[in-house]
Amino acid sequence: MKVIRWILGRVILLLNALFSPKSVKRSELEQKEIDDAVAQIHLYQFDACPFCVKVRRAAKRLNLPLATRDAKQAQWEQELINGGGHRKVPCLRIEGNNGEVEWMYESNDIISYLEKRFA
Ligand SMILES: N[C@@H](CCC(=O)N[C@@H](CS)C(=O)NCC(=O)O)C(=O)O
Repeated sequence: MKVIRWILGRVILLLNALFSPKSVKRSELEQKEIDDAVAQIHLYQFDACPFCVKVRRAAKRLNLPLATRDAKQAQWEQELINGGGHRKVPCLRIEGNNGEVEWMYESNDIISYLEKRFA
């Protein structure tokens, strides 16, 4: 089962690399504003998780330099569990300007949030 999951994961990564979505283009100024805002957001994820790939593809389409944190690494895994409450990925950690932190699970909710805020 573990081997099949591993193989499926590699296939997903390969297809993702082969059919990488195009990124939207913005003016330098617009992109700089977006980059600054995205610096407050982190995606807790696994590399080959299909739901995480879906979110990363949406971020690529929207041209968001979304930083990822591998939740298989003990440090990020613990942070995810402590902050979000579950060991489940993808999860978006959103830090507001006031320092308030929101943890958002569910790939579809994350994609809707990114599209609403950055499209
Ligand atoms: N409905 C969720 C499904 C997420 C999901 O099932 N993630 C798996 C990885 S692909 C997970 O985190 N499982 C818990 C674990 O592996 O500990 C979504 O769309 O985000």
